[in-house]
Amino acid sequence: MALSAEDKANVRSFWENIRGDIDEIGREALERTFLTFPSTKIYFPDFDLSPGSDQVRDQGSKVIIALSDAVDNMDDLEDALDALAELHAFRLRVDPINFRFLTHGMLVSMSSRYPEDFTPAVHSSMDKFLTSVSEVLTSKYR
Ligand code: HNI
Repeated sequence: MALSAEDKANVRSFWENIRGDIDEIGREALERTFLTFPSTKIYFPDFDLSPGSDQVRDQGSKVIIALSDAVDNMDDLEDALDALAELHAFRLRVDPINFRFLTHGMLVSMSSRYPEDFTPAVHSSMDKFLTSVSEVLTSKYR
């Protein structure tokens, strides 16, 4: 999915909120995803997935840090996400549908934590950005 210059600008400026909120927004996004789409939990058999779990918070931070790196490399997502694409396709084998579920959890968390800044235009650009990241992370499946 191609991101326009306007999409990139929207994502960059909204992301300033996220950089100051790495642990908590990642935790909330995962918590929403696991609660709303319980089938996503099958990839974390050894994790404590209960609300408030340290493992969920740590996993959430890892995801947000990786996304922050992607925001800094929006012109070359393939390169920036190459190692993570290998990991998710060949080692973790996450079914691609789960990326839609996580994207949904992220968007809802963003809108509820930053309602003023999460305008319809930012929503649209952020959805395109997260969809682009998901496309790269699932591009090595076949
Ligand atoms: Ni994902 C590990 C980033 C979507 C299941 N994932 C990671 C790590 C990062 C990461 C970073 C840590 C890698 C490392 O330690 O080297 N994951 C991302 C990003 C997205 C994503 C940026 C999409 C936006 N991952 C998903 C989805 C699932 C998923 C949709 C399944 C529902 N990820 C995992 C699992 C691990 C993982 C499982 C390994 C966890 C562990 O520590 O055992």
